[in-house]
Amino acid sequence: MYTLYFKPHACSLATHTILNLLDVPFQTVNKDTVSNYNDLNPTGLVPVVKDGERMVREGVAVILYILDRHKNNLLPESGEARETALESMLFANATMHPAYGRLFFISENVSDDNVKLDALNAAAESINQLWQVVESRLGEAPFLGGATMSPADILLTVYSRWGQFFPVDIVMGAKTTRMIEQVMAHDAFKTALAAQ
Ligand SMILES: N[C@@H](CCC(=O)N[C@@H](CS)C(=O)NCC(=O)O)C(=O)O
Repeated sequence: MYTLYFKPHACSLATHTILNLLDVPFQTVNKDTVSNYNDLNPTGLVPVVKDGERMVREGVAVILYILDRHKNNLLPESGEARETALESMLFANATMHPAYGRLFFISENVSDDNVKLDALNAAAESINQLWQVVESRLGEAPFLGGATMSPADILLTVYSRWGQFFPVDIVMGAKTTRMIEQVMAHDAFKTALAAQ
């Protein structure tokens, strides 16, 4: 059985959703309840998945570890479709996630209110440019994965919820908004969110 270490509303919500979709046995542990969490992950970050004695860290590696072990229609097994899906996952995890991370960093580390607001707005502007990239990549398909939901769609949906915590305007296109609404309406996402 897997153990998912999570933090409520954090990026680990995507891993939680994927575990629900696969219908595999797992338990969840809030990282803030683990006194020696940094022994599990020296970065102090979630998600971490424990599988027996094996610890897997880093969001994309965790998702690939799980998907590679269970039959699924989230990630193509090979070929160009898989390469594109991986590109989209890394766009989400390595480009969009850090862009949102700037909002948290500025909020926690800039004390002057005017400087903070300017910096938050500048960070929001770069996030909005990335949402435009998502909009054009969606094309005519409902998901970045095409006709069906992919890990990238789930990751982006989790990040999209973070804008509400800051006094900035996050702007998404109509197709992006529809993709996010569809992921949020999925039972696997709703169940994960409720459980956290
Ligand atoms: N590159 C890392 C980034 C993970 C990350 O930034 N996680 C945040 C939440 S989204 C975290 O655990 N923050 C620690 C905390 O807030 O206590 C990954 O993909 O696993």
